[in-house]
Amino acid sequence: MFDPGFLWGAATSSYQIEGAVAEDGRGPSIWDTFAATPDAIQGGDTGAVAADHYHRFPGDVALMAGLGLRGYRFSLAWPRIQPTGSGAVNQRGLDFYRRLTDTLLDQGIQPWPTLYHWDLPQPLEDRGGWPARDTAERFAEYAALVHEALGDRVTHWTTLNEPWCSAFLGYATGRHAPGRREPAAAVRAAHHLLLGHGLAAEAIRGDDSHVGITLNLTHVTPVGTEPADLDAARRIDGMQNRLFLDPLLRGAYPDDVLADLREVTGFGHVHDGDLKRIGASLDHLGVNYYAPMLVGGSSTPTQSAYVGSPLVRVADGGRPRTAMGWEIDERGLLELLLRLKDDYPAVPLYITENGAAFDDVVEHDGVHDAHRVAYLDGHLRSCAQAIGHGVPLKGYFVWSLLDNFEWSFGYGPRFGIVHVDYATQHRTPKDSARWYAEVIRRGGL
Ligand code: IFM
Repeated sequence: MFDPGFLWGAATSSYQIEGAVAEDGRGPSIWDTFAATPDAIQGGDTGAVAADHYHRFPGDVALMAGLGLRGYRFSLAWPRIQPTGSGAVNQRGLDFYRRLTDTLLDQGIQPWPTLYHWDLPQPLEDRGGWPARDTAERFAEYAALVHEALGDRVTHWTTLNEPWCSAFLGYATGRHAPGRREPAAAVRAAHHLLLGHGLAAEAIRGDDSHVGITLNLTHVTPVGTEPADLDAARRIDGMQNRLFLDPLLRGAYPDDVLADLREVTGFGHVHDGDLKRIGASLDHLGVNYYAPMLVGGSSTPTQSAYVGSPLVRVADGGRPRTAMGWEIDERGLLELLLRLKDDYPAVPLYITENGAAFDDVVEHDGVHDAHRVAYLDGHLRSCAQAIGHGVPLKGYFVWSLLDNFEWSFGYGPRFGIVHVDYATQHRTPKDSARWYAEVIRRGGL
């Protein structure tokens, strides 16, 4: 069961909720550029206004306090703090996060900042982006600046959110900013993101600073027992999970994944000493889990985010799906947590994202999102079971506090436990928010 110190929280990210993209000296990010590209985002939506959190954060923190949240996971927009990605700090940008942090602390809510949730300063992309090693070094410099400013009030830091997405959606499929379709560059990006994590962790780790990273992990199973199906599962597990977990927790890339990726690129970009820095101890690991993956072999090559593995197909597990089309399976979360415990050195775990988009209906008396309540309830039951099996799970952040900009899907999908009317910016807690507040109040289900 959940112990009394379990951290009950909710999560958001800067570009998805803040808006105010040209205010107080913020520079452009790759998402501003990408969102301005014709057909990149459904409905032509952009993060220019989003949930206007930049102006409305005091009300949003009051909302969090009303729900009894103990932690709030948010991200800092690098281009607010270093508008060109390097050099002097933009104090006005930093001050926003100081005010946000102080307001959270005043309400007894633990701030859980993530330093990078995909909004790379555009000038760094113009100099090569994550496929260039220099970006990792700039990231460490930025991390040190933020730590210097907020280190007296923040104890738990997350370097990166979901480097898999940054690397493979951003540079291989082009579905995310910066929209490049260069598989070899994506592989370099993955390494430089990990290196950026390692360098940033070195810059900010200290007596009062706990440093972690958040990965989007999944539970992968083969659709059958044919060798091609088993190989597909090995490959997808390799790309989605082990490519990141192994260097971080074991100090080495998995040999089989390197062999798969050699189809795409060499590894001259991995320098001596990089893996030691990437594998220096993690104080916690953030796990984002949404859905399992059922995969099989395929005879038709497809281009996907799983570069180096074209003969793989994603199969239908026949389960109900969310509005994103993602299969709902809380059992996958339990399997994933048990696997982390069994296969890797012990490290405190936090679910830093879990949640679901559904087609919410606003009725005269609120948003009755029973599907979301059921989703969250099921996944929290898996968390409780995992703890019962000895998994060192220390906290859970629902994704998301607010409805927000869902990247290339725009504002269509709604993940919030709080509904946002984008025309008026009015916030309405959904039934799931009230349900979650009660879970927190009782300390469990
Ligand atoms: O909205 C995203 C978030 O930014 C990263 N993790 C997955 C969420 C839902 O797609």
